[in-house]
Amino acid sequence: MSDQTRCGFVALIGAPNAGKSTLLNAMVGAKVSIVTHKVQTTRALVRGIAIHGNSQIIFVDTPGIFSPKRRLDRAMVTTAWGGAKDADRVGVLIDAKKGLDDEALKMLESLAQVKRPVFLVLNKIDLVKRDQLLKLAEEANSRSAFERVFMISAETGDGVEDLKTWLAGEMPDGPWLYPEDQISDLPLRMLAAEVTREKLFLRLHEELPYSSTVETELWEVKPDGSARVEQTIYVERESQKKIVIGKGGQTIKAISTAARQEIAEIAEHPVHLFLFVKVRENWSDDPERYREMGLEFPK
Ligand SMILES: Nc1nc2c(ncn2[C@@H]2O[C@H](COP(=O)(O)OP(=O)(O)OP(=O)(O)O)[C@@H](O)[C@H]2O)c(=O)[nH]1
Ligand SMILES: [Mg+2]
Repeated sequence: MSDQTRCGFVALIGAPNAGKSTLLNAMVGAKVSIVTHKVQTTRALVRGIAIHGNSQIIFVDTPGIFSPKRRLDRAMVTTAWGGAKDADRVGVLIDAKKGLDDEALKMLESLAQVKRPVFLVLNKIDLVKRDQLLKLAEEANSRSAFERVFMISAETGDGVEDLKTWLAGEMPDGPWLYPEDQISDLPLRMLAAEVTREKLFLRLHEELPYSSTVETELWEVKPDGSARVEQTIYVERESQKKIVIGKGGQTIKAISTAARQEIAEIAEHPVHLFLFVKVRENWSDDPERYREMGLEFPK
């Protein structure tokens, strides 16, 4: 093997819930991007860094692509396409169980705007039969020109290593952009806000996950090595605040406990987590909230 290092960006795009964040985490070997069974979990670009041989591969997780309605939706979808346009390679994920539904077809149609080499990833192959997969690959191939097709399960890891090996060989020559031990570009306080948002998504239902956002306001390291972390959960209405708090504070307590454990693991020191719920009627029209999320504010 030569000493020449390689480094490049690989954007993962696809409909909501296709498994982009799961794949990014599998590639990095650690949880960098939050994952839930709900659609539209990821809201901004999340970079996860993997190393394979002499190659540093910077995976860019993107929000799912769908027909946007609200301002936040628009910001997410624009961000996703933006992430793809800047990458050396673009991986399009399709949920093999869902196949080419309307959402996937629309996304494939818009793919022409990405002037980058694109590879196809049929994900969730643990859920479908082989002959169904081959048919799906054929159908997808007839709609768009893919460099390669991979069939993987981001969840079980099946096929993930093959994809990584191929990508490592495709990265352009160049110096590594991140230190060898860095796995994400998200600052700890942002990662911590994402963890809490994940727990919110897992615990709350209907429109609530989509009507809320989380920000870390304070991260204060104490002399004993622990940290006091304060976060605000923004919701749109007083009635939503009540649901987030729950009867006798049960819901917020459960969210807080789950989030605290995970944040402490990531930070590698004990964390005292304080969650505050604030009603901010039009937070999704407030440019400041978008800045905090790392999103462009759509006019
Ligand atoms: N069975 C199975 N489930 C998977 C696989 N990959 C992802 N999932 C599940 O699919 C759901 C969505 O995964 P995510 O990684 O959050 O999907 P995403 O594409 O990032 O979704 P958005 O951020 O909403 O766009 C989660 O419940 C995952 O556990 C897979 O290979 N097999
Ligand atoms: Mg995601």
